[in-house]
Amino acid sequence: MTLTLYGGPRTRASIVRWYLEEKAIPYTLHSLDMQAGEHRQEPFLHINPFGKVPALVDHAFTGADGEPLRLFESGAILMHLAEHRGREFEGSGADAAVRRSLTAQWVLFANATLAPALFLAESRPEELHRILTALDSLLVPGLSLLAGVGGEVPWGAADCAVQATLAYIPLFLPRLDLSPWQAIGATIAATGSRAAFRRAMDQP
Ligand SMILES: N[C@@H](CCC(=O)N[C@@H](CS)C(=O)NCC(=O)O)C(=O)O
Repeated sequence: MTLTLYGGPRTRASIVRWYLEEKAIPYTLHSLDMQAGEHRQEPFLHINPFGKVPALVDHAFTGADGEPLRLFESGAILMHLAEHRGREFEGSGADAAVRRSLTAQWVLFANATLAPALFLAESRPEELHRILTALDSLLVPGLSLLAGVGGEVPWGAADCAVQATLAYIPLFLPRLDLSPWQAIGATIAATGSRAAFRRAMDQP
């Protein structure tokens, strides 16, 4: 049942690592020497031909080539872990299906909408403002983004993706005044105080 996470210091591998730490899922971390370009060489290119981290090998599953399943893209990895290790979508009812769909929505939002808005903030400040204002109105600090979908919904992949992306704000946009977005500010503070998040951010 071995899981091997490939990453490197200060990379998006920390997002996946946070999920694994938070859910106490056993894994092996393979930290690549990215300064030396290890991620752009074999044998890592066999795992992610695009030469980027994170990547995951899940020995519990067999890929189309008969080898243990290899996955790249943090969002795909989070969805895989949420389904098969975090067991977030158990049960046959509509609630489980809705939780799966909404989790995909939030993971894709974090990676395809929120992260680009943050990284392009200087060239498109009005876009960042619009996205943060809408997100602020939907976030309730301490509650999962999926709260209300079938009883008590614990912290999960949707929260991991969105909160980890928001946690980049103090690093990448230290001068951004968060006072108009109280829920976002509180969420960033709460994320930074989670022991599992701090373990995930530790340089290996
Ligand atoms: N959308 C991808 C982005 C992956 C990505 O760009 N990873 C960076 C580190 S955060 C990387 O590996 N960069 C090395 C390079 O491009 O050489 C994901 O979320 O997994």
